[in-house]
Amino acid sequence: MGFIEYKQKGYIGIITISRPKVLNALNISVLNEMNRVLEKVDIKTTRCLIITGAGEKAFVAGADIGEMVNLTRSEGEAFGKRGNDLLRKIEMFSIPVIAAINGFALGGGCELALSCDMRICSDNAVFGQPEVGLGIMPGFGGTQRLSRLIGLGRAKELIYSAKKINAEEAYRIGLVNAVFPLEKLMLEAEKMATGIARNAPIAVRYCKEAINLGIEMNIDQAITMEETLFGKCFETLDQKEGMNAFINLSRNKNFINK
Ligand code: CO8
Repeated sequence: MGFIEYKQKGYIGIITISRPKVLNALNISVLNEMNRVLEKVDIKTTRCLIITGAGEKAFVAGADIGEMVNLTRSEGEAFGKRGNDLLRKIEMFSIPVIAAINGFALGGGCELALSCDMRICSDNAVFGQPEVGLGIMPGFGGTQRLSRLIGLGRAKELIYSAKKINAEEAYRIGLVNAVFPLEKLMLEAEKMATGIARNAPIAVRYCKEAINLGIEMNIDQAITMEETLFGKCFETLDQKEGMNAFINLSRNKNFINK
């Protein structure tokens, strides 16, 4: 792989986008490689993914402007689709995905982060959707996911103004879950991933599925879908073991207390 590094650490898979000379900008090769890496992730042995950028300056500074400058209408649409397909794959990926945002997350970089389940960032992170300044619009799902995450008014302000915001502001408006010093970011991302990996993996996967599908449904359909997945949990060994372990522990505690 040229631009994507993949590292397995126990149950955690770490994907690093590595084009540091152009601040990890997303060109077609990066999108294709990332797609191939995701296809190879084995969810039997991987319970959480972390996506980050190489270097200390950028997560991803956007789609590659050099690669987009001469696109025709149909090529632009095809490039948007390539990005959208990948980001949708991340969003619906069966295990949770954490974006560890280590610097600039602009345009397609911010949109990539939005497709992840959770976002944490370093204190030097900068966010924005600067596309309208370049004569285009957010085309990797930004017009859709940003408003769903931070609300219409704030999303519209960020997108129409093309302004950049810092980590503190991103935290204040709910764009990121937490901010850490840059040197601690990956440690904290791994801590968060480990906390997730410690839980019953099938239950976690069903939770992701229920949340992602349910948000697009009306509440009656959504709770019915939740009931189905809830029922399926009772077919798993984790449910039998998890609940029996709790019951046995409680019995022992009662015995000791007596
Ligand atoms: N694409 C290509 N190259 C880039 C990009 C990018 N998005 N961002 C930075 N680079 C390159 C620079 O050209 C520069 O290269 P070189 O050294 O050869 O001149 C190198 O990275 C370092 O960048 P700077 O020297 O500019 O670093 P600064 O610290 O001065 O500035 C910034 C950092 C503020 C991040 C600045 O580089 C910048 O503004 N970059 C562009 C940010 C941007 O506008 N991003 C949005 C791009 S559009 C987009 O993402 C659309 C997504 C949807 C696509 C839909 C398709 C249809």
